[in-house]
Amino acid sequence: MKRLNSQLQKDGAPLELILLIRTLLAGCKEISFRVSQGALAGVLGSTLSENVQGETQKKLDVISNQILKDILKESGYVKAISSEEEDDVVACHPDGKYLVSFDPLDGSSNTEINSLIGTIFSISHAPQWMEPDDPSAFLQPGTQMVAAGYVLYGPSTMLAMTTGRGTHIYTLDKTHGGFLLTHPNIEVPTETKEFAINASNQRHWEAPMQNYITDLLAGEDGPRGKDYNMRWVAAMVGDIHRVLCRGGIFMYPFDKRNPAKPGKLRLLYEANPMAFLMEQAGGLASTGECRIMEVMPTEIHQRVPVILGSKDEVEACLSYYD
Ligand code: AFP
Repeated sequence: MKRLNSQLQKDGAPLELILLIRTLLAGCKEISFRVSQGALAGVLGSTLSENVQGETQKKLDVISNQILKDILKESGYVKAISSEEEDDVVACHPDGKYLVSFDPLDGSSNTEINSLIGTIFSISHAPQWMEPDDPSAFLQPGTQMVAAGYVLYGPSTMLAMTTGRGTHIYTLDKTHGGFLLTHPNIEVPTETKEFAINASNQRHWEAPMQNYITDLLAGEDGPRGKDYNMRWVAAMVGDIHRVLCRGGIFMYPFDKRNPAKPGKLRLLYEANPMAFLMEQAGGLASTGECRIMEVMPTEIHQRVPVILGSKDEVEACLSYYD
């Protein structure tokens, strides 16, 4: 089975990017180990602190953030980091060529129930002019990413990644510690009968999403003419992994509750990397108004509505917005 290194070389990734990805993944392997130790290592449960988004941090949020921050800062490849768990941009090496954004532990509320969690990341070039502590360099559209992916800490530890030449999925071989290519060139089926949305928020959605979901629920007798099934992992990594593997549509739509939070998911740490993976696998990723990867961020912790997955189903959903 092909190793990560060979696939990255085949996809034309420059050496320094390969070394950065390997460094980042060394951190993820450490997280994978800590997660697997669970209660035995005392890593479950909450801290007394909140992150910049006002969310109570889990111990594993803090541990994972620290692991990735330390390893990336030491590497010399990175000029600055932005993390869901950091208030501000973290300055790294002045000569670092790359910027890294990450959600160190997505779905951390699942830690207590031993369910799916993961790390989501994206990498882009650091402009030469930027000072390492300048947040403005992170305010580029997702089209500027050079790599993105996630590591899913599930029954197997799996990596989904793209450098812009297709989306590949690797499985961590814990006997020798390497990621091996198990699912090359993922192609998301264009059609699906499966959707993922937190339906408890229905009363807060706008009319197009209300109408779309009503039509899905109407099943075979409704306008869509087929019975749908619903899934919700409450960790975007888990839901997106399922969609990459067997198709589907995942939505965290515009929410009328708070104009400052038009969606729950963060553009830099969740929406953009997943959009890149999805598009490279033949799927679509939209806010309902435009392609996610074309959104120009106005601040690093910005949230956006997210609709992504199987091409035909996303297009059907977007037709309700026209
Ligand atoms: P946490 O990492 O704070 O648990 O949030 C995970 C997440 O941002 C995303 O991964 C999920 O899709 C979404 O929240 C689940 O949210 P709800 O189930 O609470 O609506």
